[in-house]
Amino acid sequence: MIELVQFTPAFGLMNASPFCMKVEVFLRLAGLPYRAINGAMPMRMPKGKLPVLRVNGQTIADSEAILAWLQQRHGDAMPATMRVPITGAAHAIRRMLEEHTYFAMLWLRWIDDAGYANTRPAFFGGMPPALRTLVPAIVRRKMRRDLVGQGIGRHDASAIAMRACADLDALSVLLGEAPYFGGSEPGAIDATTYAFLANALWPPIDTLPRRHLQQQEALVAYCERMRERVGA
Ligand SMILES: N[C@@H](CCC(=O)N[C@@H](CS)C(=O)NCC(=O)O)C(=O)O
Repeated sequence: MIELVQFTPAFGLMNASPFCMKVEVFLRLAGLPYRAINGAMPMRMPKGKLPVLRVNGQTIADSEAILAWLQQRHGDAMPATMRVPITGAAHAIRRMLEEHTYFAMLWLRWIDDAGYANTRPAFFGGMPPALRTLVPAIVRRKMRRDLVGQGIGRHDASAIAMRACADLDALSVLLGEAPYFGGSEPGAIDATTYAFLANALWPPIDTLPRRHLQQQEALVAYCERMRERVGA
């Protein structure tokens, strides 16, 4: 049995980590049976991050490695559109979302005070009272350090929001009139695009990129089409 080790879902999303959601969406689109192991701690994982896949004693860390492993090992069992490795435009989309848009989203959730006011209870509300103040403060401090190191945390709030909006505009152009980023049927890239767009659109955090996305009818319709398709 394939086990998807991930964060506990939050914000009413399949997962509030777009990387965990990406793998779960992929598994569903590929039609592969799996069991979700929620509530994992990233620091206990081989690369210090989630998601991780466990299969028959083997551990695969990192969503990109996980998708490649699934395509290689279980390609025969999945629709042809899901087994083709990502190339060209899809690769560029993935890198933009995972290496840029993601960090803008992280800043808006964790560093921006209005975002943090929603993130904190959603992620830590179930903790014992003694930890509920301490742990979020420690995680927020680490996020701030990581985001400055990555670079986006050196900009002001409006520049960060505008950069995320520019990424959303690019996605809108790239989707065009197609129902999926993979074309007439979902491809592996749709696991990434849906996971990141749903995480920008549906959490109850009122950000400029979220308002911008709400205006992009094709992207909103895309998210609803994907939700229908994968059931969450
Ligand atoms: N490149 C990794 C990125 C995964 C990632 O950044 N996961 C975040 C959650 S969205 C995480 O585990 N963060 C914990 C930390 O940085 O301590 C992948 O594709 O799986």
